[in-house]
Amino acid sequence: MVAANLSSVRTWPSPSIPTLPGSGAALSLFDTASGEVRPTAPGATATLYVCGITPYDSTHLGHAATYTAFDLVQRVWLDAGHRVTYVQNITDVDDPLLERAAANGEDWQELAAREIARFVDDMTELRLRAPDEWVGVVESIPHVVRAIEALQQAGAVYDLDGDLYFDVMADRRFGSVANLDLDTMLALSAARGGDPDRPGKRHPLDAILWRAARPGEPHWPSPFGEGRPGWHIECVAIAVDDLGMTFDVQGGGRDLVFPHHEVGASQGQVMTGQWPYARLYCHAGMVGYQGEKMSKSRGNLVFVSDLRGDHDAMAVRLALLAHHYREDWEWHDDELAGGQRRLDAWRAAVSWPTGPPAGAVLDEVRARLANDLDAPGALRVIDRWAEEQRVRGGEDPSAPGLVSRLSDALLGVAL
Ligand code: 5CA
Ligand code: ZN
Repeated sequence: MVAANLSSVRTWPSPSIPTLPGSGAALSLFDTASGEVRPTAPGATATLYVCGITPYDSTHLGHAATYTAFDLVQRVWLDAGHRVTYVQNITDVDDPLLERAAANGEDWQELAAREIARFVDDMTELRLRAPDEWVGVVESIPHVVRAIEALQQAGAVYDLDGDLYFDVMADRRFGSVANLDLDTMLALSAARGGDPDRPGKRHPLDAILWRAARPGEPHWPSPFGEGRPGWHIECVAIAVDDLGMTFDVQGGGRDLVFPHHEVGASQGQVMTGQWPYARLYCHAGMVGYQGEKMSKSRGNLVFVSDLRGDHDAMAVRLALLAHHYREDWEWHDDELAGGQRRLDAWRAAVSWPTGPPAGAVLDEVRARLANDLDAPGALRVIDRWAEEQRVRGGEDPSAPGLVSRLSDALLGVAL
């Protein structure tokens, strides 16, 4: 079977972002590789790759929290005067998607198309900027093939019973993104889609690049025979094609640090002979529910689409922003009420014709966000202004409009 290209939905409409007086500070972010908060984006155009969904289940709050964090990254960059090029993938063919489709007894392409459509609605409602390039694996197979050929030329590929593997030892810097010991890497590889125990591999952490066709699985022709791409090379091929090497930020949830971003960085570096793959590796904490990480395999998911049914999406967004992106945190059923209370208070405060002066609010929100995205701190700054407005009011006719615009532009919360 040769599967068709299913990515009919290209992207979603980006929210309009108001401009603000003056300009914001340069963004610093915590970099997983160096373990430090470092400045980002030295050039005029800031470049961001964020790992996208595997569309076999709808968007849960963990996805939404991660994408909201990287939405703030872009808003801070834009406010500081950068142009932004944002790329995201869709893992529209991979083991978990095929397994879920088989379990549901449905076509994997139909499953993916349905979940991609739901993701589009969720992203739109949450006012997340759309990627400039939103690329499915299926459509990027020619790039994956070229990437594997470049790795072959670098002598970093071997064949194991028809499957092609990337030799991680071909990159002398392998290990420098996650900085983990071998036992931890082996355990994470086994837990996250790798096959460290497969006999015949040169190194247990070597990662599959091209999986030869198996009965009942979709496959595409290639110079290496019929098959489909491995997971990590998909993101590398898309990122390097759309952003080139040494883009500003590789983003995703912390579950992707190893092996996904570690192996991806090595593949990019070996494939091009350049270093580094990304200037900075930024990871959002894991959102849990009922005592465990929210994950499709555990089934403890809270879906954005379910919450949106009964609540204002801006209350959902405020509930997510109340947690620092880098923390692991747990969703509780009262979070949404907290987001709604805050939204109501802010909306009431900006509905007056005048208010307390808000220039310092803008400065402080900018400063909080520029410092490793302190969104909870930024929310408290606006809370204080809204409380001042409620208790004492103010005379400044430009203040309510300014607070409304800065909430929209910098936090993505439209009042
Ligand atoms: N398609 C791959 C990336 S190439 C993937 O990880 N897909 S995913 O659907 O499982 O996750 C999509 C994004 O949400 C990734 O950036 C992932 O790191 C993040 N994510 C997944 N689960 C959580 C969670 N519980 N909390 C926070 N972020 C999460
Ligand atoms: Zn990825």
